[in-house]
Amino acid sequence: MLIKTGRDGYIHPTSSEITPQAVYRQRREMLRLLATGAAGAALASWAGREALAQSVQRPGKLAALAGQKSSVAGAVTMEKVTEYKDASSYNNYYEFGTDKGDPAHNAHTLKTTPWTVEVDGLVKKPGKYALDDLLKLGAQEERIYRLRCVEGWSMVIPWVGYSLAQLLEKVEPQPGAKFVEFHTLADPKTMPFVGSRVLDWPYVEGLRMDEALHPLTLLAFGMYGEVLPNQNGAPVRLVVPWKYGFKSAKSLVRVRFTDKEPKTAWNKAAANEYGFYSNVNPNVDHPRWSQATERRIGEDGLFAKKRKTLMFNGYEAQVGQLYAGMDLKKNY
Ligand SMILES: Nc1nc2c(c(=O)[nH]1)N[C@H]1C(S)=C(S)[C@@H](COP(=O)(O)O)O[C@H]1N2
Ligand SMILES: [Mo]
Repeated sequence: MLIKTGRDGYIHPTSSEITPQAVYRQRREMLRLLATGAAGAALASWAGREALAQSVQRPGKLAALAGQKSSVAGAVTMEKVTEYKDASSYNNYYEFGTDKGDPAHNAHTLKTTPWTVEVDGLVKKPGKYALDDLLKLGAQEERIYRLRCVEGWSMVIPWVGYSLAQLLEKVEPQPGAKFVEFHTLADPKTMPFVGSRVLDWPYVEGLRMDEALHPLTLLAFGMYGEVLPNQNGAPVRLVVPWKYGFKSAKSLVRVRFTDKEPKTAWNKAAANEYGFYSNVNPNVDHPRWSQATERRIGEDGLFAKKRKTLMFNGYEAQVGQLYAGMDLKKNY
């Protein structure tokens, strides 16, 4: 019997950290999985995803997005960057389906031109921005951020964009504005799952004003030096690296300033599971699973070691003070 686990097709303890004892444990685990029949399913789903990853095309016809390496503290990690094919084929974008491969399969129908983002609510200079004007509003930078999904996996992605603060300062929030609400596109004609009952559409997210103004909060137009592929939230999205991935709303169409904590899509769907803050926190479990560890996509052979999840996803030095004195168990 041929057992395939790794990308190169054989059982391989890739990491030099693996001790002979760990290898032994892996073999034993493999035997256990084989005995229960679980190995076949795990390997089949692994192989399916790998095939999809290999078939994903870069949106090569689209322009490259230049970006200098960011000088914002914390905006660049030295960790190994996730491969483009993984970052663009393993996605959550529920408007295009709930399986990780659905967005890469289905998001080609998303129409990203023309595109406008509306700015409204408690703001002195409301208005509609054409994408080109929005692009030019700030200096494009490359930021290499960890993205930690609430489901327990993570990636390291080089985004291109500028701090959301640059847009917010330009439009001048009114003194009464305490939160920023983000609406994303909900077009049933091009998004097959808008209308499904998993979430209340449009997908809405929100940040407190100081979170939205934090220099790490990125308005992203690209990744890997190129325009965002549709499945990653083209043409413009949010990336909030110290919060669970679902706060990073894709395909933004509206930025609204408000005095009330926004009602977000995931919070409305399951308030006890997805709080407004949703800061990455290894000490606060999701009601159905632990958040203490994570699986790094690309390191996830059947036996890859999990990584320890870091407080605020590793950005504690930069953002910890935003939450000084707050009970983070209550404000999950
Ligand atoms: N509009 C919209 N934005 C979204 C989602 C979504 O379903 N719809 N999923 C979120 C979740 S759960 C995650 S983990 C990230 C994934 O971003 P990526 O596919 O670029 O890695 O997008 C977030 N933004
Ligand atoms: Mo997520």
